[in-house]
Amino acid sequence: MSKIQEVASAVEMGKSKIVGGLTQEALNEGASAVDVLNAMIDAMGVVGEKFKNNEIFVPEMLVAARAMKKGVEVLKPHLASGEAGKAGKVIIGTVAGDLHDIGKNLVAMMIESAGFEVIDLGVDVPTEKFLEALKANPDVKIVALSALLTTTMPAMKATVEALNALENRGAIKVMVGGAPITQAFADEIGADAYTADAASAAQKAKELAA
Ligand code: B12
Repeated sequence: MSKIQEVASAVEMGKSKIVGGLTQEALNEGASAVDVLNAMIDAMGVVGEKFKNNEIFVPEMLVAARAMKKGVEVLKPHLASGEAGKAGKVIIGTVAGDLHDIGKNLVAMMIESAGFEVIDLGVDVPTEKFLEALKANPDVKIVALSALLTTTMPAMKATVEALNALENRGAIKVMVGGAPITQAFADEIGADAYTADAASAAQKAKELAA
C-alpha cells in the first residue's frame, strides 16, 4: 500500500492518532499535499457511502472527520501559500442546521491563502449572524455559504435571499458550495457564484473581488 493509500485508509477507519504522522511521512516521501488531500476527500466519500448503506453510523463518520482534521493540520502549511495579501475580507459559515465543517474549513483555508482575511462564523450559522457580521464589517467583499445536507439547502436559500434584500447588495458577492449544491441551485437562489471545490473557490473569490 502506498503511503497516500495508508493515509486514506487511516482517515476512513477514523484513526486520528496516526493520520498526522502518516500524512507527514507521505509528504516526506515526496507526495504532493494536494494529492494527499484528494485521497482524504475520497476517503470521506467512501465513509459517506458506507453510512448511506448502513454499514457504519454517525459515530464512525465523526471519528473519520476528526481523523481527517488531523491530517489537514499537517497539510495546511503546504497548501496555504501564506501570502499576507490584502485581497479583502470574506465572511464564511455553514448554514443553519448544518454541522459539517471540513469542506467549509478547506475553502476558508484556500481563500485565506489567496490573500483574503477570513471571518469564519463556524457551523449552524443563522441568517441573522451573517447579517450582523456584515454590519460589523461593512468592507466585506464576499459572503461564502456552505451546506452539506439536502435538508439545509432551504436554509442556504433563506440566507441568500436575506443577503439579496440588503440595500448595499451590490457591494458584496455571494458564493455558495457544498456537496449537494449545484450551479443551477446557485442560480435559482440568486447567488453570484458556485464552485465545486476549495481550490476553485479561492480562484473564484479572487475574480469576484478584483
Ligand atoms: C463527516 C460527515 C459527518 C460528520 C461531520 C463532522 C464535521 N466536523 O464536519 C458528522 C458525523 C457530524 C455528520 C453528521 C450528519 N451527517 Co454527515 N457526512 C459526513 C461525510 C462522511 C463527509 C463530509 C466531508 O467532510 N467531506 C469532505 C469535504 C472536504 O467535502 P465537502 O464538505 O463536500 O467540501 C468540498 C466541496 O463541497 C466544496 N465546498 C464545501 N463548502 C463550500 C462552500 C463554498 C462557498 C464553496 C464555493 C465550496 C464549498 O469544497 C470542499 C472542498 O473541496 C459526508 C459524506 C460525503 N460524501 O460528503 C456525510 C453526509 C454529508 N452526511 C449526511 C447525513 C445524512 C448526516 C446526518 C443527518 C446523519 C444523522 N442521521 O444524524 C448528520 C447531520 C448533522 C447536521 N445537523 O449537520 C449525508 C447527507 C445526505 C444528504 N444528501 O443530505 C452524507 C452525504 C452521507 C450520506 N452519503 O448519506 N456527518
